[in-house]
Amino acid sequence: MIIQSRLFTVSPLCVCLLLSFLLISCNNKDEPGPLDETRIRKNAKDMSPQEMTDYVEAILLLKATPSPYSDTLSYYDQFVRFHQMAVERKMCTDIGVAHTNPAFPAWHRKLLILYEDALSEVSGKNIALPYWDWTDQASTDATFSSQLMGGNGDPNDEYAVTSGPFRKGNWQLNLFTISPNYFGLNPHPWLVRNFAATLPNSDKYPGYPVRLPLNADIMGCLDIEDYDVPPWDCSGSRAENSSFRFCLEGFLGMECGGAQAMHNIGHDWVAGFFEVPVDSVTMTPVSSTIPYCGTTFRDTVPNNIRVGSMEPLDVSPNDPAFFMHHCNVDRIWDVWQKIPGKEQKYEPVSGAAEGYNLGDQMYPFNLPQFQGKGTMNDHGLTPESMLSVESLGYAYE
Ligand SMILES: [Cu+2]
Repeated sequence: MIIQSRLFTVSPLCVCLLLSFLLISCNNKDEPGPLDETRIRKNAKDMSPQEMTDYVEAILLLKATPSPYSDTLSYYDQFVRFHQMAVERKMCTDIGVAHTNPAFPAWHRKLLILYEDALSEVSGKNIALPYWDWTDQASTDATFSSQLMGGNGDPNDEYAVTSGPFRKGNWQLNLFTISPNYFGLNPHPWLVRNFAATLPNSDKYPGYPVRLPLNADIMGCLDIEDYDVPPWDCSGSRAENSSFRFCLEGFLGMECGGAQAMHNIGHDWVAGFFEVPVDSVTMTPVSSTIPYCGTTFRDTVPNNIRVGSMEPLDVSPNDPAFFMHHCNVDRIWDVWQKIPGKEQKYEPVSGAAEGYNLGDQMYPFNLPQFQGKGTMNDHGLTPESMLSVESLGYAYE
């Protein structure tokens, strides 16, 4: 009312200017629009057919869109590269970044939000990530259906994924492992999956039964009081390492180096470890030389052992199922955080290695070349800024 009565007292030119200003304000990025609504992340089995289509189309669009962070990568492959950079740093400097340290859940929460933002941006729709609940067969079926991630690999084609939107011929891998542990084991530029496949124990292959986490495994992690305790990794005894993060990541309840659990075994389950017949080996490593810690190593390990695309730690986001798997990891962290007494809980606050502490910036998100690009600075760069899903604009159904 006040504005209206004022409008009538000023000149028509001023009215025009004011109206233009108001119109511009309405289109301003700061005004809430459909892309700013709280994103509700659902169990894959509860998605509508339209939500599945929107999600898959957004991923395919992301693969076809140039990255705002790099001149040489697609927007999708940028997320593979962020993850690879974190692993590379760990291999070359021994400073943990995204894995085997307290920042594991926070680092991946950041990656997932950037990914969700990117999917929404390229599609013009408010895309919420779905999650794959490992304990729920209906969720597993929906996740690996032709409407979402596609199914298991084809045994007659070295377990290439040949169904769904990310099948061979429709989805190309452009980044390959820099980890010597995996040289030659995952050579193809298409997705490979051999659900739950395992190999007899050896120095390189696990030899443990690969099964999805059970509800009891998850409850066991949720019961733990400590968020994290030193020495963070497998250098301590199991008792010393009894922390929620260690359990969620998948190291607790086993001898380190032996059977994995939770997050880790989810990767193993999707990918599989397996052999192809020696006489069918037609593989030439896609990349014969691989830069690694500033040196170039020759990839000369052609053999008949294979792992699926979600196994080599660094480039595991090549499989879009990675993000539905990690969405479930993120959801379990959120459940733990909502247990009274555990809200905002994070250890260590200070005194640990760079990148581990509550207020440390997370590599590589903090690199100067990424600042001000994409939605990098719309949410913080530290574990502290990742502690509440509500403040980050999403919730789990
Ligand atoms: Cu990871």
